[in-house]
Amino acid sequence: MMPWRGVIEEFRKFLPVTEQTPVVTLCEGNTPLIRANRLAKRICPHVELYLKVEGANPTGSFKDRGMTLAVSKALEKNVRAVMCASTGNTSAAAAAYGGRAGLPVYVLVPAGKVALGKLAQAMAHGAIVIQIEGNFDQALSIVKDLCANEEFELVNSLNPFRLEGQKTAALEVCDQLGRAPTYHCLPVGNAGNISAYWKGYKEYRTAGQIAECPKMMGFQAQGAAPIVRGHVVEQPQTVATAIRIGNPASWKLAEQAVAESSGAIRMVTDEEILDAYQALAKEEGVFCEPASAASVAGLTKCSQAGLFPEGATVVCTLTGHGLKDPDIAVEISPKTLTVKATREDVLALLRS
Ligand code: AN7
Repeated sequence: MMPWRGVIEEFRKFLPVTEQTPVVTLCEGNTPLIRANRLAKRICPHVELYLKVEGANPTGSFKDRGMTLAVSKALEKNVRAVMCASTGNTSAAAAAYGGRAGLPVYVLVPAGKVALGKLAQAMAHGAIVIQIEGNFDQALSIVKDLCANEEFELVNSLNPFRLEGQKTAALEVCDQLGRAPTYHCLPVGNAGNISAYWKGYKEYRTAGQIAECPKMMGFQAQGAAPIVRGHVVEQPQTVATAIRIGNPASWKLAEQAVAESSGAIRMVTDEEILDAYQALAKEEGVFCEPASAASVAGLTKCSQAGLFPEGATVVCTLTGHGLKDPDIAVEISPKTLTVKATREDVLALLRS
């Protein structure tokens, strides 16, 4: 069997590339789709539950799928530099792929609101990291303005190549399942990913690879739920910093995706997000970041409300790795124990 070549080569005929496009890849994609029986038994016993583990991508999030394409196309266009605003993961992926392409990378992030692992990645890969004293929405607005001239290439999901690359996750899910799921649950921040998945499913149906598309279910954090509330949230707040977004760029596309698929966008509380986050790590061995767990928090809520019919297949995308945000894991887990370095002291502790 040929080794996996990354999403551009593996899904070339579904993507806007030509023989002339220089492919910048870290062999992203081909992430695990795993059954989650223990969790399903507790939260949605009548459902066949799968987790699409996107934290297994090279920089630890789904952003790699879009970034391989956006940076390859930027290189093809001969741009001088790439730029993005980010809650963290986009900046990590832009820094890695941009670095690999030999392009300067500029990222704007909300000061103090980016998880440590993501900041470390952007810095390590050599990006120029600019912290702005504001939120993601303000950063994106500045970046859009700066990219309006030719100097910088925008690699946020307003760049259509980002969503083209990200749609490959939906194609993979179908290849792995042998069909489309009945429901697909995702966290929603800037609303690009849910839109990308929907595009992917529709294209696979058109190509005759699947008979039907899933219903798309998106979940926002309660303190950052502009789509659910129907208006921009000026001061978004949530423990899930990745989706701390009050004015999503792909708002309209996401609404189209749920309307066309008969799905919905709903909200979950920070408490529900952290419960799902801990359950995934403890009961399934899958360590994702808090934002990712919004998909499972939403599944739990919808299952309790009786939304899913008996025997439905549900896929939850876990968008980023738990190691991205080590602070939150340490903060909410039981404390570690320290004792003297003797057998007796350890034994005494175990028996206490
Ligand atoms: C782990 O990195 O917006 O709804 O700037 O990092 O497509 O925005 C990240 C978003 C979900 C939401 N899960 O996806 C960024 C950024 C994780 C994320 C989302 C993000 P979209």
